[in-house]
Formats: sequence, C-alpha cells, structure tokens
Amino acid sequence: MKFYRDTWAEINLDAIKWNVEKTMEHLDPSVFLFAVVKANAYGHGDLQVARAALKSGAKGLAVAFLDEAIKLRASGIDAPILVLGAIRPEDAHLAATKQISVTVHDEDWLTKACVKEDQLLNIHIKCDTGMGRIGLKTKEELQYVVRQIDQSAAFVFEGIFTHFATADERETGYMEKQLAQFRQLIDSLLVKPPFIHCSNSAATLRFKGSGCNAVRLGISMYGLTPSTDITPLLPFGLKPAFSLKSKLVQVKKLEPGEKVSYGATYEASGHEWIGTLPIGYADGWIRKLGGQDVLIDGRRVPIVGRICMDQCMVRLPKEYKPGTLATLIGRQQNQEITMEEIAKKRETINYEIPCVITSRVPRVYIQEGKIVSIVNSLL
Ligand code: PMH
Repeated sequence: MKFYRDTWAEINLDAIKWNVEKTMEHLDPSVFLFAVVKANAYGHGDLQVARAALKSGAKGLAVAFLDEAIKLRASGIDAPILVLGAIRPEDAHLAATKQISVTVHDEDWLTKACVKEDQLLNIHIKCDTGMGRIGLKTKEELQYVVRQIDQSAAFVFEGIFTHFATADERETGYMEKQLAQFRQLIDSLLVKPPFIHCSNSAATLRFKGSGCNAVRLGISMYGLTPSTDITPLLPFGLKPAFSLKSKLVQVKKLEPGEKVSYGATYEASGHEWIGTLPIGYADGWIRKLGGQDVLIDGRRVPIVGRICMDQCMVRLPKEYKPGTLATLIGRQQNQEITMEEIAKKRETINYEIPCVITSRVPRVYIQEGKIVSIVNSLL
C-alpha cells in the first residue's frame, strides 16, 4: 500500500497495547474487556485497532452498528463482537449467522426478530438507567423480555448492560444513581446472564468497572482522557495513539501587504515566510482551525488565512525547504499539540477529532518503531 500525498495519520499500535495492558492490570483479572472499535475505531482504523487490542488482552469487541460487526467478521476477526446500538429485527438472522451478539433495547424487538429455525442469537439487554437514549427502563419490561428469551430455543441471554451519562464528571451523584438503578434491575433477575457491564473508559479507570464482570473501553484505549476534568484522577498515564502529520509543499517569501488565501483576509505585515501544507477542510481540518498552531522544526507556527479544501498556509519564522515535516497533532521534539488542544479550538471534545479526520487521510500503522501497514481509502 502506498500514498502519494504528504499528509497522513500515524497510529501507534504500541500505544494501544500499553493502554489496554495497563487497564487490564488495573482491573480484577477475571473482568472481560470489550474494546470499543465503533466508528472505525474512533477514526483510528477498526481492523488494526481490534487486532492490537485483542493481542493485548481485550477479549471482545463492541461496535455501534451491525454493518461494522459484519465488516470485522468478513476481515477474519473471530472474537466475540457485540453491537451496542439498535439493529432492525428483520436483520437478526444475519447477526445469528455471523455469531454477532445483539442488543435488545425495547420490549417488542424479540417478537419481531427474524431468526431461522436452527439459529442461536446471543442477546445483551440494554437498560436505560438515566442516559435517556436506548434501553428498557423498568423491572416489568425486563422481565417481559427475559420471558421471551426463555420461551425460545433460538435466544441466548448472554448479557445485560447500561451506559453512564456522567462517568467523566468529578461529581459522581448521578452516576451512583444510575448504578443503583442498574443493580436493582439485575437483582430482579432470577437467572443472571454471563456478562454484566456498565462501564465506559471513565468508569473503568475510576471505579474498576463498578463490580461488574465486563467493561467497554473506548476513548482511553486510544490514549485519550475521557474528560480533562478527570485526567488527574486516572490511575496511570495514557499514551495517545493518533498523530497527524504533513509536509511543506511550498515555501515562499511574501512582500509586506501581500495576502494569503480565500477572501485575502491575511496580510503580511512585513517580509514573511509562508509555507503551504497539503491538508484542508475535506480532510476534517476544518476552517475553524484557522489560527491554530502546527509544529515545524520543533516550534509552534500559526495557520494563517482561511483553510482551503485541500491546503492551508502557515507563517514560518524563516525559510524551510519543501518536504519539511509538520506535526498537526502529536509530538515533535519537545513540543506537543494534543487532541484536547485541537478539541478546545474546535469547541468540542477530544473524541470528535480523530473521528472527523476523513478517510482521504491515509492511516499509517506503527509497531515497534516500524511501519507495519498503511490504509489508504483511495488506492
Ligand atoms: N459503551 C457505549 C454504549 C458507548 O456508547 C460508548 C461510547 C462506550 C461504551 C465507550 O465509551 P468511552 O469511549 O467513553 O470509553 N459512546 C460514545 C458516544 O455515543 N458518543 O461519544 C462516545
């Protein structure tokens, strides 16, 4: 695999390994870790992250949609896969064929679920204890669904779970309420399923999975903090896996008063060195990032003028040669631009940033200092 354009995302699989291994050390050894690889592994690359996580101690994978699970199966992943989101009941037979576990989120789903006669469908029941998204709310609903499972040879009660709305906030009151509600629902079950899970990264790292026997690890597996508020509360230092790099394609000297980019909004105040980087808003490097620093030669240099679809310009302290490395997210020498810095500039959360670096940006996978694979959606 190749790419012919000097912009790429580097995914450090050793960082994924570190984050998973440290999490496993932190937890009771019997806890089952689902690596959450939905949304193309938060933009990092689902297959590569799934393989790295499974090699490092994760036992299963979790995705949002059936399509994501089918893709992983088609790529040869045979670990347990759970679809966390709602699946159309008429597609249940597909999940059963591929041994993909499904989430039952409402009372009627099983009555409509189409499975073939000799098939088994693994089911996790989702309880809504305060997220207000999907899931059953009452003991009565839960018991009704459990009875439906019991009455069919095709349905296997594999798990029950809930999702916290505020595990990444310092204040734990709301989370504790959700947990108490979840415990009440579990206590009402005559027979407990093998998997009971409620924790995302924040709850896993802060509360060791809250006494459940499985956890669903997303953001912290990628080395990113669930929120800057709780970074000081995390039990070990996370290693970010994602960095974004580019190279200068042209460097030119502007005369005082000369302008840069659409709208001619930036004007050189003196003689200035301006460099052009081949990355723009079609790569997810959106116009709102105008003014953001990038790292060149271990120094911060600002993006000037409007970010274009495929290119943007930076103001350099001196002349640099085309081909000089630019780091847009990640470390360069003693400097670092974190995912959180970019998130702040974009007025969003770190989760969103790697997700929205588009597939036009090739993903280069690094393991033990070497490139082990490249994914370029274009070639
Ligand atoms: N479980 C469920 C049901 C989720 O929706 C998510 C993340 C996770 C686990 C993993 O959470 P973590 O990345 O904080 O560890 N879901 C989302 C979401 O819907 N929006 O942002 C994160």
